Amino acid sequence: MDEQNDNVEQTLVLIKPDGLQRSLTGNILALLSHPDNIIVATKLVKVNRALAEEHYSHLKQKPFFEDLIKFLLGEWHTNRVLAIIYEGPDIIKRIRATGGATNPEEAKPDTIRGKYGRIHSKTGVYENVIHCSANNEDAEREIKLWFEPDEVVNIRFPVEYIVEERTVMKWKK
Ligand code: IDP
Ligand code: MG
Repeated sequence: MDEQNDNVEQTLVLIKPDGLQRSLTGNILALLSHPDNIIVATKLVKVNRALAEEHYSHLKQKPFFEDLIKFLLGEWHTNRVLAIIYEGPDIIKRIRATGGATNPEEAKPDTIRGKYGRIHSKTGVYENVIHCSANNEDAEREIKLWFEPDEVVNIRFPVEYIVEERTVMKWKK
């Protein structure tokens, strides 16, 4: 890089149920791999309806909304999503570019969606193997939806400390 780029951001990537079921995880991670793309959080999530609906709340009015939720819930694949936060200069825009266009038929062949995406024949839902945040506002909202601050190695948003009593699951001694 000629000049130092100070616009360091974080973005949320989800490897969707189709990507996991079709064993595309390694291929997708390889395409996202770059010294400027730093993984700062990751976890495998068993998605529930509330999380799926919140994630796609901006699409509630779309005719494909219910099928999209079923897709994320693993109706046709597996009930798992791999959630990752990447950090780096201009990472939101750069990972969107690597991900490719929303419609896999329109995505360029060297993008993740262009390589691996397809269209679900029964519903027309775009099975485009990854989600990636579209802009700063979405990235912040989505990172806070999928991760708690203590799951992130490098915390970039303000946090607060709350004392609460709750039952947690532990390994039995
Ligand atoms: P994005 O994932 O590229 O940001 P959004 O418009 O946020 O695109 O849509 C979220 C997801 O909904 C897409 O990734 C895709 O799986 C699905 N989707 C979006 N538009 C359509 C459509 O017109 N038909 C079917 N599925 C769609
Ligand atoms: Mg989007």
